[in-house]
Amino acid sequence: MSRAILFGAGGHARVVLDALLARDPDREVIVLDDAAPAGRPLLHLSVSGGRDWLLANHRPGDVVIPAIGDNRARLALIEWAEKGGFRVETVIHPAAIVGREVVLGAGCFLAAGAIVNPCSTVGRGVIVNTAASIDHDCRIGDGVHLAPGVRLCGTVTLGARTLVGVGAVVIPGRTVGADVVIAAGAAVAADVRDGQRVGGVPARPFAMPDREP
Ligand code: JB2
Repeated sequence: MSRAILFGAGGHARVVLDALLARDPDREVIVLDDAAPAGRPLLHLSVSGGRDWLLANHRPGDVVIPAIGDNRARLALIEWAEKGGFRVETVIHPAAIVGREVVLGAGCFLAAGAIVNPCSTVGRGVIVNTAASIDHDCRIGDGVHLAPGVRLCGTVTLGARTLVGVGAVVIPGRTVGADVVIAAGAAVAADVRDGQRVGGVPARPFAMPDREP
């Protein structure tokens, strides 16, 4: 089994590491983070260094696992790793369900209870967080984050880097643009344009502080 180089040392990284070890408890894992100090603990492991550590210490077959919650930072890390010739791995918790004819991009994370139903296409670096679901024939752009408990009905399209807040739902066939923020608990019943922030039931555009819901 290849050595896993996990990038990130925050809350999301703890969840990704836990899922990785739930699938393979004996997997060798190195934790790296460019901002956190070496030695910072991550569950039973600790940070060894940052990107420089990998460049100096990589071994044939090493795979990179992005475990940073920020959508842009996660995508940037994937791009850096692939440019450097590293394979970027997708982590699927053993309690997640992936249907037939699903396509998952590199560096995705499917948490416990996540469901991706048949014929959906999921881009690179997408987080399908705890108990979030993507129904059939959806198209999910690169770097999207579906927070816990999100429900996407069938044939929904989400643009790149869009953040769907905890418990939000999108009804069938709707198209949501790139860099959208959907607030927690929203019910999206109409299409949403690129960069909009929407919330409520039914969801409507609104201004909110520049932070994740
Ligand atoms: O460019 C970067 C970056 N590079 C490394 N931007 C950001 N925001 N973080 C970066 N990191 C590393 O990711 C930081 O040094 C730190 O170790 C980690 C971020 O940790 P934090 O606990 O702040 O967030 P997170 O990304 O692990 O988790 C967020 O996203 C999850 C999906 C939280 O909002 C969680 O609650 C959420 N479940």
